[in-house]
Amino acid sequence: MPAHRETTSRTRRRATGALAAAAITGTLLSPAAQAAVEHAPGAPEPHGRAGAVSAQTVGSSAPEVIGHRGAAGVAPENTVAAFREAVRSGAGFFEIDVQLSADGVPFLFHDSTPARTTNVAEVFPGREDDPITSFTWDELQQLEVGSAYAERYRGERIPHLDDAARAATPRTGVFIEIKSPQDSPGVEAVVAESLASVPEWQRLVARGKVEVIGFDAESNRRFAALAPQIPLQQLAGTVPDAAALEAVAEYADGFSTNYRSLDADGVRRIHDAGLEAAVYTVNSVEAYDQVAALGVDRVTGDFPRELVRHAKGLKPFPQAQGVRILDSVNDVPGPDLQPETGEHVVLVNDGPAPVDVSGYLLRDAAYNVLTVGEGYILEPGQTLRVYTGPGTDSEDAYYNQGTSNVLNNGGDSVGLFTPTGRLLDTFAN
Ligand SMILES: [Ca+2]
Ligand SMILES: [Ca+2]
Ligand SMILES: [Ca+2]
Repeated sequence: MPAHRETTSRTRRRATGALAAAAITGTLLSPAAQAAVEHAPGAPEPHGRAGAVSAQTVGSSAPEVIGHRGAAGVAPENTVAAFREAVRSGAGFFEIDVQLSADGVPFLFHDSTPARTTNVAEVFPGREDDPITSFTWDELQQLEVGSAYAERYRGERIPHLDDAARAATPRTGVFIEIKSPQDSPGVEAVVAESLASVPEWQRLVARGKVEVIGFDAESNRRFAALAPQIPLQQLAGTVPDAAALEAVAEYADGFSTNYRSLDADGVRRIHDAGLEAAVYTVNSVEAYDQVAALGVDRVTGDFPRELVRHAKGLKPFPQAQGVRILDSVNDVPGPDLQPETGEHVVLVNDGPAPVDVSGYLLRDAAYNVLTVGEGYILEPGQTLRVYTGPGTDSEDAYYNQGTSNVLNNGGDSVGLFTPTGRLLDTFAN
């Protein structure tokens, strides 16, 4: 542990929160793990799948798993249903996004508008692209947020901040992201007051099972001043230089970044500043192994159950029956929706028996869905390309005839589900 951590003001004020401080210290990098970082396998292609990193890198120092927006890969994001999935997964925490309604009520919602995840077009036609923070709490309660993910979740409502505390347990706590604080003035004080005064939050805080996270450094500084005993993480898309990390360490305990751009040197800089290293949003076991080898302490992902099982050495997809995702071709030369040869996902049957994949679906991190048409049976060893755009269906290709690009060219993740919603595999690139 770098000696200068002991001199940071953050460390001094943290000394008042003994429980939380112990929780943090216990998860800081051990000397053995530090050595593992020094000797991490070289990654010639940092954005690729970590095929060279074996599962043996996952062991006693396996990074803690946090469910993203609850467990957004398997349930509607930021809903109580997703929080329950995260609790069932055995994750250390689930993550939520908090904003303030027009009348000052803290609610849980990721996007800046209701367009993508709600039935706003039916309930408040014309307000689809209005700021979500322009809705009152009463209006927010009239929105339905389950069916945009899957029909079986129809009826899910936007939760209140305190609903997350009620869903959490002594094992699975809550990461509270203060989302877009410029759109929710005063949100830091509302969250700090809730943690201090609501019994369910007080109990979680006493067990070290509440942490606050955010991208906005000024907002984070405000929150740190209001609630110095609550562990705090600075989020940023890339890892800055040592001096900037030293400044972060004055008010925060951890630094969380996009795993796709992280390397061993970035992890070392974070740890050298006395900060925990965390990453988002890790949606495949291969990516989990990759960041584990880098020495990361915490991993947030949309599929916490599968990451927790993998970290324990269990099969991540116990319901798999041979069919898995072989590849995702997010970007092709030229337009990604060109006829016949546009963006697509490749399935393969690695099992010993034919599998009827009719109606199987692939869901990406933004709720976009590709389906497999009727009559597709994959023989052992056979592949099937599932296209977003237009084309002529054949034995090894099915076209969704879509009109908009679904697979993000900068990297995306997809989950493979049966028609009844059983998760068979995930893939990230
Ligand atoms: Ca978030
Ligand atoms: Ca694309
Ligand atoms: Ca292209």
